[in-house]
Amino acid sequence: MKTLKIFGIIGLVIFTTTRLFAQEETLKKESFKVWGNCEMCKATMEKPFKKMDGVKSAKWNVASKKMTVKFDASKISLDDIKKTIASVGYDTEEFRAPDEAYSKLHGCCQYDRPAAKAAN
Ligand SMILES: [Cu+2]
Repeated sequence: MKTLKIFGIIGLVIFTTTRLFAQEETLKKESFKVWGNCEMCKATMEKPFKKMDGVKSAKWNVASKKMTVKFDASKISLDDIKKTIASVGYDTEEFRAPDEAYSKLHGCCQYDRPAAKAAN
């Protein structure tokens, strides 16, 4: 009877901890390179995420050119985040901004683009 009680407690502990982990797992933090030049680029590429459901924060570092995002993976994917950045004119390794979006950027923001992939 006593061992049954102990097993019951162990079971409860395992149950609650796995539930806690499951909740944390959907919140992800990722860093990746985004091509850009300056503070104005930073404002432009961070803007779409200010009020986006599922994205907790998006910060681009001008010096390292790294974007760090915290997001809920159950609501938005990393690819969708990168596509959003491309849609406002900024290239990532995976998604190239449309030329039209790039040409709309302010003159000083027209960064040197990475070479286009042969396939596209
Ligand atoms: Cu700029």
